[in-house]
Amino acid sequence: MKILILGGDGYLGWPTAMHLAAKGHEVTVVDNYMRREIARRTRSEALIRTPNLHDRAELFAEKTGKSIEVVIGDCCDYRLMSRLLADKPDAVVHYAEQPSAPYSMIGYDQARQTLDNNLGATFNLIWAVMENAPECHIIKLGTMGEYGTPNIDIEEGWIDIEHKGRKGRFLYPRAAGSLYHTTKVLDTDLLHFYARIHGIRVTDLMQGPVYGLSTDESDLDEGLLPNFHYDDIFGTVVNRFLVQAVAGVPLTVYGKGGQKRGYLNLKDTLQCIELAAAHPAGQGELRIMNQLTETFSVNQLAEKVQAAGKQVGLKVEIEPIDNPRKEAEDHYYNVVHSGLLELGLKPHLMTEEVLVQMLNTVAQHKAAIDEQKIFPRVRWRS
Ligand code: USQ
Repeated sequence: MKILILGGDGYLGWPTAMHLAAKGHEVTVVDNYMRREIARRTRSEALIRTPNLHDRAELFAEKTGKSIEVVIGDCCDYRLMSRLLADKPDAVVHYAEQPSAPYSMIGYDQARQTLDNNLGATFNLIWAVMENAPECHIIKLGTMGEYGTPNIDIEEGWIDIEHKGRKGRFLYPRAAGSLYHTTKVLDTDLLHFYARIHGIRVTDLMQGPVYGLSTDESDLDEGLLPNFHYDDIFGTVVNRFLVQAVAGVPLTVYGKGGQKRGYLNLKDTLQCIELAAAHPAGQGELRIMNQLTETFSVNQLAEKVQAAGKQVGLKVEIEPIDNPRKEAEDHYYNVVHSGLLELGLKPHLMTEEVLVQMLNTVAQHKAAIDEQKIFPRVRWRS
């Protein structure tokens, strides 16, 4: 397949590009380096230095003989998007969003940037598809955070409601906890509208926090590793805890630590995208799948990292701190996630062995850990 990846420099975009290219697909990545720029400005650079996209693509070609085409540009530029879609890719994987909840909550400028970028890129993609490649399958990264933490089971995107004796099927109610997560809700609404009215084909993957840095391709050379963040802006909780364990900093459980989320290994993100691409949504369909493999509370995660640390001789302490976010800290969480399993997903679970392996990789970069990047600097203001 001919596959275009928007946001190809990101934590997920780059490993996805390598994975699909290794499988023989014709891959083009697009990125404007917005995350690198925000990381520089907020002092949130990744733990391991990552070469720029052209250098990474060259290294990947050296190691595998496979090529990845690189385009540096902004998905909010409609002429660029139109030109890329005129090449008629079979699928577009859309990661080109400002992905940090804390960044989106710093203040007006950061909220505006998140809103403009995320909705602007999605809107341009939709129009570029409609005008140039109406058959193209849009694979959009949504987030489990769109649903929030309702007191009922979370269905896979849709819910059947019976009201005053009549029945209907609706998008599952959404209640996001940050402006970033809210932009993803709005993206879903845009995609739903254009699928209904103009017949675009869309898969919206509601993904939980991802962890890991090892994939078949990134293991070939350190220069191919994804951007591994442990800062409070871009670092997701598991990756942060692993770095804290290595640095000897007590694990920063926010508040009561009863916050439950659905997690998945980076390797499974790659599988999910590949499965979605191989089984496209129908014309006019907005297909939603919940992309996670197991559910933990923050306290459970901290205990798992503590136990794995013990295996490698680390004394890991857990020290709950005041929660900088406004979120439920003790709540019901039961998520249906059968769609991707039915397509063939074989989960890589968060075993002690997996955590130990990650601790060992992080330990090789211990000298680069900057403790000032660890503690939360952004508070959700009431
Ligand atoms: N948390 C801690 N301690 C920390 C960091 C986080 O207790 O040091 C808690 C948070 O308060 C939250 C949970 O861990 O309850 C998850 O936080 P996170 O920072 O790993 O995830 P989040 O900000 O929700 O965002 C991440 C990605 C985002 C993706 C989302 C999936 O950055 O792009 O959409 O995970 S989800 O969380 O399911 O919405």
